[in-house]
Amino acid sequence: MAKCSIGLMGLAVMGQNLVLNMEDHGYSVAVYNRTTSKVDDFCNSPEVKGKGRNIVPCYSLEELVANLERPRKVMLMIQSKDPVPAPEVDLYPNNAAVDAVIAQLLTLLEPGDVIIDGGNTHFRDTDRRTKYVESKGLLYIGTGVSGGEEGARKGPSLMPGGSPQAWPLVKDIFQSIAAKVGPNHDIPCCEWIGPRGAGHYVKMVHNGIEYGDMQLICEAYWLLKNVLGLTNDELYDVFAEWNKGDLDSYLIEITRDIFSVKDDKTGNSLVDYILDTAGAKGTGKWMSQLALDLGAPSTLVTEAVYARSLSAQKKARVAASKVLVGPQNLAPYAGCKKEFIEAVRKALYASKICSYAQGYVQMQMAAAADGWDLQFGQIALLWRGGCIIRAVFLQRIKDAFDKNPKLGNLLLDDYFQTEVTQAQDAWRLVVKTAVERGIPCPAISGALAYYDGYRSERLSANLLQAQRDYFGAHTYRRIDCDESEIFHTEWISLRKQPE
Ligand code: NBP
Repeated sequence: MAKCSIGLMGLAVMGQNLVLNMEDHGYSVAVYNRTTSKVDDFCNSPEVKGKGRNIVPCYSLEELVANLERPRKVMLMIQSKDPVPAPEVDLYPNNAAVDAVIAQLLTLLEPGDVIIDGGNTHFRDTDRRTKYVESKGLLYIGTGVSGGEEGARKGPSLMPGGSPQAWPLVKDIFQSIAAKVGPNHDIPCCEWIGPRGAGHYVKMVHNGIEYGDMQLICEAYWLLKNVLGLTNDELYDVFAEWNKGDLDSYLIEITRDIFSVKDDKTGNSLVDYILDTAGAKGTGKWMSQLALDLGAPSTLVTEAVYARSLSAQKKARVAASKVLVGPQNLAPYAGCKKEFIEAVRKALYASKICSYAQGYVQMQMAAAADGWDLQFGQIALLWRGGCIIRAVFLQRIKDAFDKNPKLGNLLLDDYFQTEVTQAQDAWRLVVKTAVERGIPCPAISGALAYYDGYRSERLSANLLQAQRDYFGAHTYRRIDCDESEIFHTEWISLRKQPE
């Protein structure tokens, strides 16, 4: 029997849809799942058996490997966890699911074969696994897969990294199943990102930016609802309008649609009955943690993670709402409704620009730290289709990096600079209104604070350095001396003595 082009382990929602997508594009796929009844459920389904698809059921890893053409490619779509605690030590004692499967595969595969992890894996794990698998003579890919169930089925955004020699072996499969963009719908949202954990890092930043986008949209909604009292029908119209302009994106589109959906039980808008506590799976937190490690000011994703954490403290918030007071006797908003809606749109767009600027700065810092040659314009193009943050706006980022591949911050690109300049009065009005009315908008106001900080030639850190030198002899440098010169002052002996 002819061998299969690729094998896939992990027949949950992502794995099943990727298999169907691969088969649609002419690749035969051998499939396996730890709980083998799911292999039968999938392979006997109308979608597979009913359509006579070229998918081969396997009931062990041995059988999966035996069914593959050489060099063999085995893709894992299994649950990923937080990074294991001791990255430098041997793989096996950590006993994470992916490590255990890799260990087993290494006994079955041969040098030159490729193991691919398509889960949402921490990039440090992918770094470690690439080195380990390469040390055994095999090749490894850790790839970001974005777009959820629909993306996996119809065309995801793929962000592969790992062993560079593995890329030519999977390029055709990956690029054929990926989403396509461009005027002729022929540019795949899949390109090689870089060595070791580079692909998973970029996927993590994608997810972090997604957190920021979602939080910004939620704040815009909350402002329109609480300042202007817009109904869900009016909100539908606002988001429909926004989706025709600079904000045109998948997330704005689904937000528009959400306002139109009625609850079966009550007949009212479903969104109003959803409990206001948000969950998270961890990639936003990873991006925040890694931003802190690098010293990258990625405030938007961090605010978005904290906003979810605060939302989850529902009981505490309910209790606090009975005790803590906000602004009292607020008059209805006296300004023009139409103008405020436009101000919120501008604040949202300017904040989104800051969010992407921060994400790109973080990727630049990570690339420098890990020795990756990331193609930033191309990364924007990978996110143009297939994934949750897909947006017309990403073409602007591609254009900015095409103009200047060494662009240090998106805010310095002519287009983005003009946009934030034109938005800033509206942006400040929105933040001022939110503060006056006690409406939390940490991402929109945090973005404005980042913008004001980034454009400040001088910040208050001179005082901070003085404080650090006072209590800890941490030293400081002077504005009137060479940067290499270090100073320390005996503050206590020089200070004005307290009366
Ligand atoms: P899940 O993340 O829910 O994982 C379920 C799969 O993992 C099942 O096939 C399960 O096998 C397998 N598995 C588990 Br759990 N523990 C295992 C172990 N110790 N050994 C072997 N297999 C094990 O599935 P998913 O939502 O399809 O996601 C798959 C991967 O793709 C994840 O890493 C996820 O983070 C990533 N991802 C998901 C999305 C999304 O929208 N869902 C998007 C992008 C990326 P079983 O049937 O025997 O329990």
